[in-house]
Amino acid sequence: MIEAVRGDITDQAVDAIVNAANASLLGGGGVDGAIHRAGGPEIVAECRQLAGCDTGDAKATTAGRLPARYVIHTVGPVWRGGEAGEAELLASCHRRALEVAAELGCTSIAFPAISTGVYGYPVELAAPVAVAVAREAQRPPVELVRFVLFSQGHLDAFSRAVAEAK
Ligand code: AR6
Repeated sequence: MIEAVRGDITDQAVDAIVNAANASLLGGGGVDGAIHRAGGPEIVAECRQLAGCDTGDAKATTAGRLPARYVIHTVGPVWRGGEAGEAELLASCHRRALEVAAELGCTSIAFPAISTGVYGYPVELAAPVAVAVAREAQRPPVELVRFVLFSQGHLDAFSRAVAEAK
């Protein structure tokens, strides 16, 4: 099942939440800052052991004080106009996060709108990429993929992508 809801990813009681991190995995603003603030210092302590993360890849830590069991950190592409492999890298983030979730035995996973904040990826272009991978790459034991959007505009874009993918 794939759904899009408006909310805060740090509130999600799912097995894994995905973080839109940067290559250092040592924290930042936006959703990354919110996850580390709410989850506490354990998460960054584990991140230090991971030696960073390439764009399009994903790595997991536990989730500290968050209701989720794991945080899967991925690094989305910076939008450079659309001709620099952004769509493939964004797809890779979602694919790798779903793979890591399946390896950890997760049945539910929540994604934010990766790359659509500071990294500047237009949400109306990002949403169909994210939803297509969620449909194609979702595999057992993952049963629920939830996109958690912070703004109404982002929710509208993801809701349209979910409806069109059906
Ligand atoms: N819950 C759900 N979505 C959120 C939350 C939240 N608590 N907070 C923000 N968003 P961004 P990026 C939305 O900038 O574009 C960081 O500094 C936000 O409105 O967090 O991938 C990292 O360290 C937007 O729609 O991630 C990197 O340096 C979406 O999450 C860089 O930002 C993603 O916005 C990554 O940039």
